[in-house]
Amino acid sequence: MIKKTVCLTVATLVFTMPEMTAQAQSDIVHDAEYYILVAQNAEKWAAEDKALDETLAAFREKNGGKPPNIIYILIDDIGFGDLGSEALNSIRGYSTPAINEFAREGMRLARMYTEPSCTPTRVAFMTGRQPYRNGMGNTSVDISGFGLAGKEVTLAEILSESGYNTSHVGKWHMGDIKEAWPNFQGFNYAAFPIHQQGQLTIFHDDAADEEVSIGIGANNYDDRYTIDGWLRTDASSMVTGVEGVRGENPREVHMKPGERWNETKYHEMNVRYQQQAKEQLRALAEKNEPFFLQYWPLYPLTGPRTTTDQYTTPNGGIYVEKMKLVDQWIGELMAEMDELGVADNTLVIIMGDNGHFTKYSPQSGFTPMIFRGGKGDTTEGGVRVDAFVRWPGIIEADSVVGDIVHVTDLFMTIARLGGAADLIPTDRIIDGIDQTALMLNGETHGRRDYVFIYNINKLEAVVKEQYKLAIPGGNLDNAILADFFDLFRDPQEKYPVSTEIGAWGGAKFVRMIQRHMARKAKYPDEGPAVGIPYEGIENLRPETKTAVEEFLFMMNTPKL
Ligand SMILES: [Ca+2]
Repeated sequence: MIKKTVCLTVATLVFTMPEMTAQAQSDIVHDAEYYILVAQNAEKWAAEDKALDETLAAFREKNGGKPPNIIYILIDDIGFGDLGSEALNSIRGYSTPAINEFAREGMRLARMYTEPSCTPTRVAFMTGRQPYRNGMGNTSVDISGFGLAGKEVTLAEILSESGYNTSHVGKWHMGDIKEAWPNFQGFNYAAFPIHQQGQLTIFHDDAADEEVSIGIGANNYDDRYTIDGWLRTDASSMVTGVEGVRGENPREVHMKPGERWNETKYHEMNVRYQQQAKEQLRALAEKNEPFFLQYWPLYPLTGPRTTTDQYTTPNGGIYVEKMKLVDQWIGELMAEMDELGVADNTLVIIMGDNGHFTKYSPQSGFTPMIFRGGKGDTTEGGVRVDAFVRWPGIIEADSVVGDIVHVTDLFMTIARLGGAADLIPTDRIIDGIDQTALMLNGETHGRRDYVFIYNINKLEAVVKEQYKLAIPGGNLDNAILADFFDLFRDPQEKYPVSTEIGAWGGAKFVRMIQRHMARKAKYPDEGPAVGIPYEGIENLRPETKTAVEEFLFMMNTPKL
């Protein structure tokens, strides 16, 4: 079979980007592809931006001189089609009425791309940068001693510098070192677990009892051959949930020395974050300044069935049961907004962070529906998520847009809406693109037609319009493995059209990759920040201190 006419060798290219200053935020350093679009659309966009600025100024005037509040709700491991649609809910045998109602009140971003897993998507949103640039493309579950560098500039930092009050509640998952934590990354208040659900619902004793995990737990293995007592991760000796305020050391909460972490405590943590999200909303709404509230629930991800006595959906899946709870909780939060009178001056975004955790399909109740693959994959199933935005009177209710959006675009868009765009750093590449025009003017007003999809540090796919070049294993030198897909005709990426598209598009895609790589050569990727795990937590338990000492010893063995 003649595969195609694509040659992906990029190593020898010498390429210089022209300096282009065609638009208002012209000092921001973008990826190469954006300048191709600016070169052709600058005039149209400038005119559109002028009108948008007038709309935003009129809003601020009506809102006591203040920009809108921002609430960002990021739901873990939910694939495309799971939320927001009664018909698709019915296919799965459950319902998410609160989110469906929310979707009707706002705009559906039908082509929202994320990164393929938790950490990279969260980093992309917070920094506007794809995480291969700052060493945060991978996801860690254990004590790891690295995280999001303090020198990265987060959305919370620039919003807070622009006068916003900022709070983060729930999953964070951007490292176990101090500089990576939300209260050192721009949030005035933060309640979050240091790690994620691997520890919180998969590694603990209840999970081991149900064989969700094998080989760990308080009483689930015979240790007669054990020589290395440090091999097994003990969820209970790792730091669990912490709380803190800006610039001050956080404290671990609801965990005593010697206490075992279990599924009941995980449930209590979830309930607590819901309560804290509501408390923060109330506290922030009472203040005079605009606010930025992040609520990133841990549910629906659930390991054992310990805290689920009754199944209340035809689906019967354990994640689905918890998703029903998250939906109810989000409904409560929206009702609280109505009561507080902040619904109309607040932009709310609800979305997933990556595709399904297919390891738990179909037991979880979820399995990829429209796209192929899930969390960790660079097929559409890994990176396409449900996403809804609501801003009554400004964003058209019950609307759908098919324009491409990447999660980094939210960084740029919110920065503009919050009057913080001038604070975006100009010494590094920002992957996000301002999509205010799309949100305010609707369908076909998007400013992105491409996405570079990375698996950790490897470029595994390139999307341009509806065409996708999939590069298995990220092997750019082996063209024979690459395939073109037409995502409109083939959303499952099952039927390559490599010759049909490659004949005219192969060279174009190759040059697109070359420009991207040349840009990376000018602005090289960096590693994450590294440090001492848990440093600065006020009340570390003795078993946690021991776990850190063991970790540091193991890390230091190359130097022995
Ligand atoms: Ca996730």
